[in-house]
This record gives sequence, structure tokens and C-alpha cells, in this order.
Amino acid sequence: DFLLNQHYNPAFVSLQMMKHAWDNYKRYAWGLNELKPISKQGHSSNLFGNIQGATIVDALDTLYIMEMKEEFKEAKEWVEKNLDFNVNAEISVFEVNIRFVGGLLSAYYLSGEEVFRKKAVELGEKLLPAFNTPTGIPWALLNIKSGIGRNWPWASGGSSILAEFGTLHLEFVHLSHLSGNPVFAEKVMNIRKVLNRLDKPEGLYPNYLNPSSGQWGQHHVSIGGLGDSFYEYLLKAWLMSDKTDEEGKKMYYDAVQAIQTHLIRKSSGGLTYIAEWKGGLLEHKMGHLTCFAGGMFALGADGAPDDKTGHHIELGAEIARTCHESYDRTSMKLGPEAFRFDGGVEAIATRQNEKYYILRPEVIETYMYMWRLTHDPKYRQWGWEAVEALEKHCRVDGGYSGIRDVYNNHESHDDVQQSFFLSETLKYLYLLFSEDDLLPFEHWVFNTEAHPLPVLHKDNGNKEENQK
Ligand code: DMJ
Repeated sequence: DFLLNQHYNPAFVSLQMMKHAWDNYKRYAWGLNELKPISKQGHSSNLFGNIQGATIVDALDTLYIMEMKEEFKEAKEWVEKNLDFNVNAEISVFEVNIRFVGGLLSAYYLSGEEVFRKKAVELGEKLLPAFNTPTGIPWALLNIKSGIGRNWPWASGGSSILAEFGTLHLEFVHLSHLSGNPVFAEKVMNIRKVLNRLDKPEGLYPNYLNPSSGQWGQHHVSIGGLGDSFYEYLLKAWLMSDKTDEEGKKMYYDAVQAIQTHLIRKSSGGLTYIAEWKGGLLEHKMGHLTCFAGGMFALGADGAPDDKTGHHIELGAEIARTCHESYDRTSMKLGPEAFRFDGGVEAIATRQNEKYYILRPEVIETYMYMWRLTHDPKYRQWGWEAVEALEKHCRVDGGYSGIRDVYNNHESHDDVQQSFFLSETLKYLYLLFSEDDLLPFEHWVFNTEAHPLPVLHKDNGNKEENQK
């Protein structure tokens, strides 16, 4: 209904969307991990074992930033009384780190409330046994009661996954900073050491690494699922260190160089895309997840070696345009999970099982970075198109739902309101339509779940706190 009002303010609209998502979660699934907005009940994914409250912890900082004070207070009270890590649960180390540790750290830095710091460190300690492998490359799955870890049974020859063990760095550096215990930072620095000892095929990082032998598994390289946030964290580790982490910087720009040479291609229709690499052969497919890379390239443009700043911004802009096309070429104006550049199509999903949209943030995330770094108004227009599509197709009485086929004219809802819709999609929309001094990039970096973490300024270790 507020879309019909001509005098809307887009940031206010994002806030109203957050209210709708939150109120329904509260009404039908309070304390559970996620909401099923059609059947109006809780949803449990096995990623969090029986840790509860994923939506609450993931949403804390969004509530704070949007100044939803009552809601933030009730969320904080739930965390104080109910968030419990003393459970017999096998969890995904990566998911729990980015959503729970990341969410708690941001809530602490924004609000200064001690309970969030305490819970973040407590959870960080529970994750440490995951690193008990011959190389120190952590397991994907960990039982946080017994401390026994293992890998996904489907992962190449018992391997750990690049995007999982490579997406712990930012949070673990902050855990050491806040606890005074160096062990967290040591664990993630060792991951880099192992990676730097290995030969990389064509300078690329395969998605699979065996934690026992320290050897690569299958040579599959992706900037989307299984690889994505590893690259993001190299760049952001450097930015978060106030540009002192030279090792992270070098690893990032070297990787981007290899990605440009071997993975980035242009379609005959002029769309730049990032393909996947399988043992030297390209699969001309780009995932929705890969669309985050537009924002990453633009964010990293400033530090690019050899006067390549303009080139990296341009690359970001081209990826943003391609991803916008992937939305625009559907009937719902929401992007598919993966789209292809082969068999005569460009930026279109051709397989039925790649046509779904699950409220993912990556395209809006890239619009937000591109807007902040260029102020080209088209990024706000594109963000607004996404708002209209979300309101039209994903909003239901009981919250927001994913869609099974974005090329269909009729919605088939998947009945899940993902916790990242509240932590990322709605936060990035709100930031896209807000002033640049809300969480300015000089002082904050976003973890891969959109949880802001302060830059650790070299001149003053504590100055960064509460710098909203
Ligand atoms: C989120 O949990 C994070 O953005 C992660 O990096 C990728 N998958 C989802 C969102 O799509």
C-alpha cells in the first residue's frame, strides 16, 4: 500500500519492509531460526544444528541502524535470556560464524552492550575445535558439544570448502581484539600460510582443499558458491586493518588478476560475466551469488596496483549491469539463482532448477557499493525496481517468501523467509537510499552477511567503537 503513496521515501519503505518481516517472524516463529511466511510457523535449517534464534541475531544490527528501538530491545532481551550455545548440535562453522558471531559482534560495536561481546567470544571458543586437523584448515561441520568435526560428504575427496574456511578471518580478528586472546587470529593467519605454500593452477584457487593432506581437491574455481566470500575477505581484511595487512592485499589483487585473465568474459551482446573454471574448461554460467563481485571490485578499486583504479570501478559497473539484466529479463524482475551465456541465451536461466529466487542480497549489495562509489542515480533506480518486485511477488500476509520460478507469471512461493533477507537484503536497500555518512566505508567493513565491523585504526585501537 505504501508503494501507492506518491510521497514515499525509499529508505522509509525499506524500514516498513523490515517491520513487516520482523513483526511476522515475531508473531509466528519467535525464538526459532527462521519463519515460514505462508504456513505461518517456524523453519529450521540444519545449518545451525539446534542453536536457535538465527533471525533475531542476524537482524539485530539492521534493527539498530534503522532505529527500530523497541524491536532492538526485545531482540536484546531474547539474546540475554535465551541464546544458548551449550547444546548438543552439529553446526556449519561458516554459517554460524557469519550469521551468529558476525551478528553479535556488530550488535556489540553499534550498541556497546556487553552481552553481545560476551556471547560472541563464548561462541568463538566453541568453534575452535574445528581447527583440530593436521593442517589447521578447519572442518566444515562441528559438533559444538563433543568438539568432533567432519566435512560435507559431497565435497571432493573429504575436502574443506574455500568459501567456508576462507570466510572466518574478519570475525576471528575481532574476537582476538575483543577478548585479548590471540588464538582466534592465529587460527585464521595459519589458513593463509597453508594457502600461500600451495601451487595454484594458473594463479587460481580451487574450491576444495583437503584438511588432512593439505592438497587441493577437484580443480573447480568459482567466484560464486563455494569460492565467493574467500576473495571478499582478502580485500576486507586489508581494509579492516586500516590498510596495514599487506599479505591480504597482495593475495586479493593477485587473485583478481588471475580471475580477469581466466574467468571474466564478454558476451556477444556486450555483457561482462564471470564464468566458472573446471580443470581448464569454462562453464559459461554465473550465479546470483557471483553478483556480489561487482561491489567487491568497486570497493577494491582504490588500492588497485598499476593505476588500475578506473578499470576496477568499470569492472564493478559492468558486473552490476549484467546482474541487473539477469533481473530485467525475467517476468518477475527478480533474478534467478544462476544464468547462462551459452546456447544462444544471455543472462537467462535455462535449467528449471536454476530459476528460483530466495530473497538473496548480492545484486542489491552491488547496487549499494556502486551507488556509494559513483553516485550514478541508475543504481538507486535499479534498487527501487527490486523493491517493487519484492513487494509485488515476495510479500505475503505472513512476511516475505522466496519464489520457485521467476520466469513464470504466477508466484509459486517456497515458504521460507531467509534470515539473510533481514540482515542483508533489507539493510543494503536501506543503505542504498540513505546518506553516505551512515556506516561510512572509512570506518566500517561489512562481513559477508552484511554485519558491519569497525576498521581497526592503527593510531587508536578503541576509537572505532560506536562510530555510527
Ligand atoms: C548469505 O548467507 C551470505 O551472503 C553468504 O555469503 C552467501 N549466501 C547468503 C546470501 O545469499
